[in-house]
Amino acid sequence: SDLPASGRAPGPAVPLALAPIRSVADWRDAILAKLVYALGRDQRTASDRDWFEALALALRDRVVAHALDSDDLTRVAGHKRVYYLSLEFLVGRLLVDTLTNLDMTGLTRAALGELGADFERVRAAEPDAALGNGGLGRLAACFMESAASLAIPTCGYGIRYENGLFRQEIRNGVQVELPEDWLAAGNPWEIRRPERDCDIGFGGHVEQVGDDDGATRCVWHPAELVRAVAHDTPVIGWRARHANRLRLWSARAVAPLRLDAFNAGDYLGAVADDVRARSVSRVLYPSDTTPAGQELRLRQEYFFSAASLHDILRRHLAEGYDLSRLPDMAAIQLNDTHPAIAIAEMMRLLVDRHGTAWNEAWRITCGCFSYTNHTLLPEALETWPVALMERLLPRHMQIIYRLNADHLEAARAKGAASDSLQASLSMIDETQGRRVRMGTLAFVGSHRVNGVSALHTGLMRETVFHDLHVLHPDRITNVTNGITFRRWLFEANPRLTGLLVDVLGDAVLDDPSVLAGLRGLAGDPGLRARLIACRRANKVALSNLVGEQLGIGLDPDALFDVHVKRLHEYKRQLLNILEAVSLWQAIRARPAAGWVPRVKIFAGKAAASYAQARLIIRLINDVASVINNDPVTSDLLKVVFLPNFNVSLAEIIIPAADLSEQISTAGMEASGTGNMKFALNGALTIGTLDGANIEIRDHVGADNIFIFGLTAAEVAVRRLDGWHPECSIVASPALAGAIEAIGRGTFSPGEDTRFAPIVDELRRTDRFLVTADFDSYAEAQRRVAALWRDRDAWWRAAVLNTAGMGPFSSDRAIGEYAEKIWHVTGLER
Ligand code: GPK
Repeated sequence: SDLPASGRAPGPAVPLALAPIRSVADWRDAILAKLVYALGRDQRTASDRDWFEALALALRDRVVAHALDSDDLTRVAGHKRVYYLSLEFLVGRLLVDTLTNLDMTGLTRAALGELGADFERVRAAEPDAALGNGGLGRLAACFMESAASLAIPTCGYGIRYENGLFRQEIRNGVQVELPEDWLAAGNPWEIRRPERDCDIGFGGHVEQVGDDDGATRCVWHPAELVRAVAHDTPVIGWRARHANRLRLWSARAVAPLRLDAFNAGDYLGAVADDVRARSVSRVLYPSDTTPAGQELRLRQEYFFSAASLHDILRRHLAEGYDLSRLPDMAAIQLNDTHPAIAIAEMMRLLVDRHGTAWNEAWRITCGCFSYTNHTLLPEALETWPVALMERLLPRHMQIIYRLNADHLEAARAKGAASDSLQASLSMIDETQGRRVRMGTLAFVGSHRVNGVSALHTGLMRETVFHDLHVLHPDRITNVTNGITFRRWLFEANPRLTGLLVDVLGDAVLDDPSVLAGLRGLAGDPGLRARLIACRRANKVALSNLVGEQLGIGLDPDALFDVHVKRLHEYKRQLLNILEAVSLWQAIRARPAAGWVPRVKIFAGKAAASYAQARLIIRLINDVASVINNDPVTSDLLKVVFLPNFNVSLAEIIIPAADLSEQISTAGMEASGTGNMKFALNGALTIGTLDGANIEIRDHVGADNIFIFGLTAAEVAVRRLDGWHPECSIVASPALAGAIEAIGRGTFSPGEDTRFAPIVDELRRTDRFLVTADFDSYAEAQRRVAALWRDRDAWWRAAVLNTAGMGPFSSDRAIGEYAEKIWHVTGLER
């Protein structure tokens, strides 16, 4: 789309093919040229950051060449494109990803060596791009990498937040949030695209041109414009087969400086418009599954949706196609409801701007859009007050009313006529003030709606989307999540990867189903010895990090029991720490009973406004300081909370894990993706029958995973029956002892009420059924310890975990989206 509209540009196929790098010397000189000529630095005094930047710029040249070429091919072939709209992309670092996919890691180590720079230090100088909160954002990043690897022409659209997810420090056990200034030193991967900038309106009024039912042309006169400024980051696929781009929008005022005000001495007033406009892309909302409910958040959603749609339509028209063909050329995926307003925006653009008839506009819209749901938690289902929408997006509100009228009429025609059904199906929720249900808008405006695991998709059909599902029984489909093996195996665990290549051949790098070949080797002592060595080395590396950061010495031969993910009550870090307390008490009571030495490792951030989650972090840290200083248990039990969990830290922790904690209340974790990363790297899972855990069990074998606890169906029954946690506590002396210790201040000397909100919640309501599952969990942990003692059996199970994880590649997931939802194939060369 960067060349003339019709056909391939004249002359050679874009001036792309940079001279191939034939030697370490070539590559060394290319990096050095960037250091000197692009950055103006001296080789003798260059810092690690300088070298990182020079290297990234040299790599970017090569990736950009691929991206232009891929784009050109796509356009000439008239190939359909995918647009992935997501308010979050939790990318992490890009350096090693890029080197891996270009197969330039070895070359780069050598080239940097000749330049006197250290590869590991240069690698660590890159800040994480943390433009996401957790699983949803990381999924988007894995999907971008897989789409490029499968040569599916895809553009990711999101916001270029100036401040991504906060940096977490733990001070005296308490989470402190600090801004993460990832752009402070510039971002060498991105390229400004001023010719793609566009202006986005807010507020104002609507001029009625036709009838007043909203279905004919109107003119919206916004009161305010914000400029969307385009930045592209190229994303290269495996073996450099194809490259896509991630286009992130930042916001600024259309007229950033009022010179008259400035000259009159009003320096703040002169830039006030710009400050206000820029706030739209200032921060990532630090909420994981609870909506922030702020006007700014709605502004962010509309801002990036509108800029992206503008860009999609511009490209389509520039390539010479008629708008009626948009569904053949563009598949637009909504990553959760955050970009759902794009559905109303598409209708507005088609009807008001391009004069398309209403019904035809609706056919085009539904043909393009599809929507992924990531949670059924009621507090996380987005709704916006009608009054706010009317003020901020008056034309969109009219369009939504009209779409809703059509939708409810169609439902009535299909027999869904009762008041209660109509109320439940409506895009407007009338039960708590009038609010727009973004999930309903997304469902109605999409040709496919998908869940992210088999269980979650079933629950969508049965619960939150039941009535809509009855109306459109073919719309909901399942695509179980996946992870990119390039990052989560090849890059995070080069030792294991080397071993797999030795044993299974190079094919394992291209085809994850080859992993199944390990099954026949599960009992092989040679393989086992090498696996053990590799895990031990990863555990030593993690132990060193823990030693440096926390001053805690770990025994790499202990069982590393790992629970890392966002802090949320439904993820039940509390269940884990309660069991740790009870284990500590049991060890103290009988220190010589032959305990398996264990290290309990936690990491994760809590939303700043989520008091109970913050308190759980404090409890974990307070429990850690007591247990880690107890001489009686010190060789047998350690508790570690690693601060500032992010993608880069996950890459170190996961390959060092023996046991993976996936213990959410059944029915509440839509899928989970951390569960996949651990099992792929050979950790055994202790988990509930929730989300993708169920499918992991099916693929690794029920004997090789520790399942415990209530099922989703049993949880639903418990909740209906109004059970009382006191019964579970009374029935379990171990649980009662742990809660009692916390309640009497064992871990908060001098302040025995510190954890009262936790103790009260457990004793009175226990909404996440921690007490109900405690004994079953503790029993599963004893099975873990028993298997750990049987070294052969443990490692057999570990091999069978890695062997079974092929289906959880995001290449498989993207392949399913492409086939079932997007109707697109990879680009042939
Ligand atoms: C779901 F609704 C949300 C959200 O706001 N943020 C988020 O990370 C997660 N998610 C689910 O909680 C996970 O179970 C799931 O694997 C992940 O999205 C990706 O689908």
